[in-house]
Amino acid sequence: MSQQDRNASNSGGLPEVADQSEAIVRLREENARLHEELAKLRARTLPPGVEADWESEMSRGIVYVDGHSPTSSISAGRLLAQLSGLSRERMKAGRVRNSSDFDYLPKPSLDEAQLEADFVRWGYCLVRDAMSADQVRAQVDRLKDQAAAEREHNVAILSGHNDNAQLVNNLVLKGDVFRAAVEFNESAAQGGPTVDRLLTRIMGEGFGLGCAHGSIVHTGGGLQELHIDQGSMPLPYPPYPFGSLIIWCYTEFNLDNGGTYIVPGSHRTPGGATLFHESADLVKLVDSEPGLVAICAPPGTCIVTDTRVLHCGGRRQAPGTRYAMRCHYNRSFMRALHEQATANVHVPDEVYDKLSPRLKQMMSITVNRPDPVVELHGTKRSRNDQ
Ligand SMILES: O=C(O)CCC(=O)C(=O)O
Ligand SMILES: [Fe+2]
Repeated sequence: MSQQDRNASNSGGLPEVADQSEAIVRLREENARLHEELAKLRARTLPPGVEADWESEMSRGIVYVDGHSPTSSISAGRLLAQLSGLSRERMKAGRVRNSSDFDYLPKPSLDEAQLEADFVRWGYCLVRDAMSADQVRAQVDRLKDQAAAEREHNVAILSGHNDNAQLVNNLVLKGDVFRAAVEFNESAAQGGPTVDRLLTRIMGEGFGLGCAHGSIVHTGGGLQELHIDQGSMPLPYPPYPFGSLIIWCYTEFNLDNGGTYIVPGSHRTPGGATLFHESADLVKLVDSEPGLVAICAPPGTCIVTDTRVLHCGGRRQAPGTRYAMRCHYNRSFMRALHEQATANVHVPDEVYDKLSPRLKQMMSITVNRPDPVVELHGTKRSRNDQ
């Protein structure tokens, strides 16, 4: 039975993980299958400089999807299957270290040049004191209240063994404090403008909101499969991320507390190329220096991540609860990457009226027509209809 939190901010479900020995067997089989597939795929790839001929391409037909020809895409999910069960295995074996064990890994900072350098080198950075203690308290109070009410109304999204995690999705519908934080308003997040500037450097002006949800993780909960947050994007990837997941830490993050596990530097080479490609050995990537670490950050920190970096929710071992808000932002031309982001399509009028122009733009709902033009039937004919 899986003990993993399937409510990730990437799109699509995460595969279930069985017990350790089963997982190892499955990993080996998966690896063998992938190698075989890749060998076949390489055989279809023409050597550099050799051009395909029209006749064979035309007779093959349209094969742009999923690894059928040199011109087709490859699903990132097939690569991620290599990592099935690995987060659990490494966690059980005590092979996940605290990020604070490594001098060179990102530390909470207010220096924007340092934050950008950390983001480029490691695929994430930590904005220090992005929320004050009072701001964090206001967020957590509203989140706890909403979470309790959703349980009472039987609409709660619970996961893990004994419901040891709860996801409170679509926070833009659920309180002024969340709406203000999602659009980086200083009233809710004193370091909001810094986060906004970083995200604009990552995705350009006009980036959109994929999802904003509250994450509540009790002891024993929180573990996810290793993944990237642009996993639904077919390969090959361009040399930049499609989006950014940010995590507002409402409580202390570290290994015991269920801080996010991450493989720092797994997002790119110095030249900008993705490490996530058809022949990538992702297990090797996880095992390279510094390997899989749990992000350490005090409450009030905002973790800003590159959607190409390998990471996952970590299991909380300590007593108590980890609270956080996770917001996924995308480049402006992309739709929400999350099937739970129904906030962007189901917005009650009373909430719509409270949304700022920026939030409406982020959610791609600048127009919300209560009476759209639907199928009509005319009674009078004009000359144009003859
Ligand atoms: O909650 C976390 O620590 C990470 C969550 C995550 O990676 C996700 O939801 O995509
Ligand atoms: Fe994620």
